[in-house]
Amino acid sequence: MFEKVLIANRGEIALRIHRACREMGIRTVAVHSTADADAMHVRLADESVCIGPPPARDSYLNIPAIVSAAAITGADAIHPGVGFLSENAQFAEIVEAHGIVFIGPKPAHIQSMGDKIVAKETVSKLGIPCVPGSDGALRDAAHATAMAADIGLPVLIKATSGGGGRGMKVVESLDQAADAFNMARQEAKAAFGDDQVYMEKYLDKPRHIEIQILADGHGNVIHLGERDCSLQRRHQKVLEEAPSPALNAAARQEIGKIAVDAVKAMGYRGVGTLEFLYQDEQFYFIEMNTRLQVEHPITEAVTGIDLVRLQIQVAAGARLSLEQAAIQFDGHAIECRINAEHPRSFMPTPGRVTDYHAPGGLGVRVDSALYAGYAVPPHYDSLVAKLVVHGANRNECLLRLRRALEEFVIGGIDTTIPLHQELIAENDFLDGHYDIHWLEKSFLAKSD
Ligand code: MV4
Repeated sequence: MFEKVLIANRGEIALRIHRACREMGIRTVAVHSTADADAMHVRLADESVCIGPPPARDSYLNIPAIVSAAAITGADAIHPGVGFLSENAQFAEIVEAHGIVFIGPKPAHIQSMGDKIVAKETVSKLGIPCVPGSDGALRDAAHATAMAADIGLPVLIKATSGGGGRGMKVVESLDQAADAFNMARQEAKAAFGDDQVYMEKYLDKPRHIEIQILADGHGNVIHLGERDCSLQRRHQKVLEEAPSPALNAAARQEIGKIAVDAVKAMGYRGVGTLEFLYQDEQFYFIEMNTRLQVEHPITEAVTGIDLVRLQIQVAAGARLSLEQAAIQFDGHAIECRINAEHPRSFMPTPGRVTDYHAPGGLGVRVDSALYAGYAVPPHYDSLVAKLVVHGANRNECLLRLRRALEEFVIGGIDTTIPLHQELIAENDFLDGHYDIHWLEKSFLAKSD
């Protein structure tokens, strides 16, 4: 096992990784920007290295600085966390070229899954159901128009290097296809430096359901069930739950087995998430994430498994000792993402946290790097706490979540706690009746 892990991240996820390392007897190295000298992840780590000024491109995305910090401190592995360099294949390659283990998949898998066309082609061949669409990239405007006619309207044009929804164009009529193709290409070029786009049938009211998998690279693969991440605003997840209110045990077992078989055939190693759209009781693969995800704690809550611990173990070459049959799904879990933002305008609210009191009790977990007196810097993602609540069933989970949100005190800055309190009082939410558009089109629209 590793003796020392460098955590190339900040905030609650850096803390989450530190905690797993500590419990495994692994020493930790924090890296931080000058804006994060007082951050909790720096305080808790055994050692810390300042890697640059506040902008992320100069610090948390600064590959030479991070690799140097690992070399200087003698770290034998780097955990990239989420976001930042976590899905950068080149970073993974550079790390390994320095004789340091990258705690993540092989660079080739990060690379291939990062290209959405290659990802779809790969998993489709392995039996995963995909959204009907173009075979590969669209060549030109005429190809886009012909393809739209072929697939059947409406269709969606997406960037091959995209994800997160940027550069997507819905096409409702054939005479829009050429313009949409040209615009999508331009936007993709500007956003990702890659103008390749592809086309899919547009699904109008799907849920976003993702399957967590874990693979050891020795042929052992398990799935840890699904997460329903349909509640999003501008492609940012707001609240996630496991299991999905829309799935039954048979559907879960079926998609889980399909996912496991595909990931096994890929020779994948590490944690991973297959993202699906789910509509009319059909799954349609859209993307695979080759990293730990922010919402992993709800999976931990319903399975009792420490995903980060297992992620570190498989990166060190260990074999998975857990078999699929040993994974028991227990109860229901919900995560509320608490952001330093105004609860209605969603304007970021960096600044000093004057009071901090986290809720507790049975079934309540808070992952946060906040403390009273800490100043939330303006330079990074506004996520400041994850409230993760577990109950024996969805109703118990909801009652507990309401209680925990009432207890949570974050003083001095506005947060999205009040938004969550309103959200979980909505009948559609309580009934589990929501798709990917419900939050913006129904819940947030009514109070605008
Ligand atoms: C789609 C779709 C409808 N049909 N693909 C948005 C982000 C990107 N990762 C995939 N996205 C979508 N792909 C087809 N063929 C609708 C979305 C989408 C969405 C997906 C998941 C969660 C929230 C969303 C909000 C708007 C659009």
